Amino acid sequence: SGSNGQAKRLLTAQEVAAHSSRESCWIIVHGNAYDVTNFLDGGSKIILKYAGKDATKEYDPIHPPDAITTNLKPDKHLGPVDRSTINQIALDDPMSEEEQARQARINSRPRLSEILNLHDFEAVARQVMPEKAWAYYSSAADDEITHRENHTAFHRIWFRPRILRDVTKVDWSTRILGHKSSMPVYITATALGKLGHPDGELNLTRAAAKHGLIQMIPTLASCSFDEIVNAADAGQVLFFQLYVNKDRSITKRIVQHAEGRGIKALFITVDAPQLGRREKDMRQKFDAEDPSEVSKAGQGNVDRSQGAARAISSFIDPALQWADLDWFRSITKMPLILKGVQSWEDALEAYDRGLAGVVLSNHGGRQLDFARSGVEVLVEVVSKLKEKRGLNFPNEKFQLFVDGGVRRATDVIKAVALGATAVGIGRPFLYAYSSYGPDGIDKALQILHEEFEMNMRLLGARTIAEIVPEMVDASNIHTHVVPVPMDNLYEGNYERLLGARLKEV
Ligand code: 173
Repeated sequence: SGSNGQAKRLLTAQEVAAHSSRESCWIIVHGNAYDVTNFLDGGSKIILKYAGKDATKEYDPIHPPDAITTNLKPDKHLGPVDRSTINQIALDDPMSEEEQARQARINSRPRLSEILNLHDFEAVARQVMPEKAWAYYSSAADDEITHRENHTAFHRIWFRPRILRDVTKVDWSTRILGHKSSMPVYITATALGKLGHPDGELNLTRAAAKHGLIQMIPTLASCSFDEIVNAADAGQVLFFQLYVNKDRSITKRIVQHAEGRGIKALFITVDAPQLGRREKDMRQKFDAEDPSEVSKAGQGNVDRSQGAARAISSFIDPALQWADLDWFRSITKMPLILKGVQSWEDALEAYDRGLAGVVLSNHGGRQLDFARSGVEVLVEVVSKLKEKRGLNFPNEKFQLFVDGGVRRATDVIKAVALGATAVGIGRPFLYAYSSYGPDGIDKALQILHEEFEMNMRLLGARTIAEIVPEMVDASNIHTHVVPVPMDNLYEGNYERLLGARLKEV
């Protein structure tokens, strides 16, 4: 029966398929049919693409499971569809050549034992992930200069190891905002976790439990917030990343619900008043679009050409400002951290306003291109907050975090030496579970643990506290060496200049 209480006979997928137009648009999600004709006028014209079809695969990554039932009037819930008829249609729908090729690549993945570092997961992911999912996860803003710089910046920091210390035992566990963590790393928030694997963010929650890590739950997770919290072990520490809604009553409800469910810290994203242009992602959406469907759909108020991320991010409030922070303090007791601070001036302001910390981040290079790397900003923040407020780092009262470009324990150790409490890792964990499921993320964390053990020994640091600023040379950090991407306009548009050539023989 549907949620309007009337008993309903099972529909068949063929009956649903008859409603595939603007005038009557039905879709199937998780075995139930819905009449979404009215949604089409709300700008959700993308739905037309799935009119009359099973849209579960497309629906799942970008909607929490209850989105359709809460947003659609009960009389539009058409009830369950006979599964065998859905399966029959799926069988009749032959796998595209492209998808067959991808399945073949999945079958020839390297064994997990051959995966040696976090970069390897990225290399596998780009070959085995569905093209759209890869484009979304891997894309970054504009020319992707900041995206590349995030990792490159770590190459400008070198070690000054100490020798002849007894390093038989090394311990890289630490505390983040007062909570135990098995390493100075947390799993940072990334949207749309189900694009890479049907369990989405739950892969991260389970791995965090197993390895003693803290996960930051994203506002725009594919799983619902409660599903993620429910999947956590008793006592497992979770943080929450917040996009602030134009409608503050919604934000208030989300924040207080998070606090009620035991979330330990609120990371307010401040670097995305508007979503950056991720052109790799945008081109994908163009390519994937069936032009006839688009013209049928007409002009919507959500510009599909900007990609799925932009379409679902229109609720984010570009009016968010410093004065709003008092309001946050009035609605929650959770410690507040600003995620996406990019200058010492703003870090100082956050400190003066009593925040618990800041994440020095440029959103994985996905927002303002030519924003500096978090680890570079860390160096100036540490120096200026010492100069202006006499602060030393790491600091219990005001904690500095960095994310972006972290691929090795040595990257983490560099940030810790420079004063960070911990660093966030995002994409590498997505790539790990997108390539190998739960075993992949498990392996990624094992690799990090092994890298910590060896590198702390080689550095002569037995504990996190022994990783001191004197152990790194970051004197070159502000020298911006900008790699020009080889894979875009530059290479394609300009002919290579050639020297004098011999006549053809
Ligand atoms: O980086 C992102 O892709 C991101 O933060 C986001 C924001 C809104 C919707 C989807 C993703």
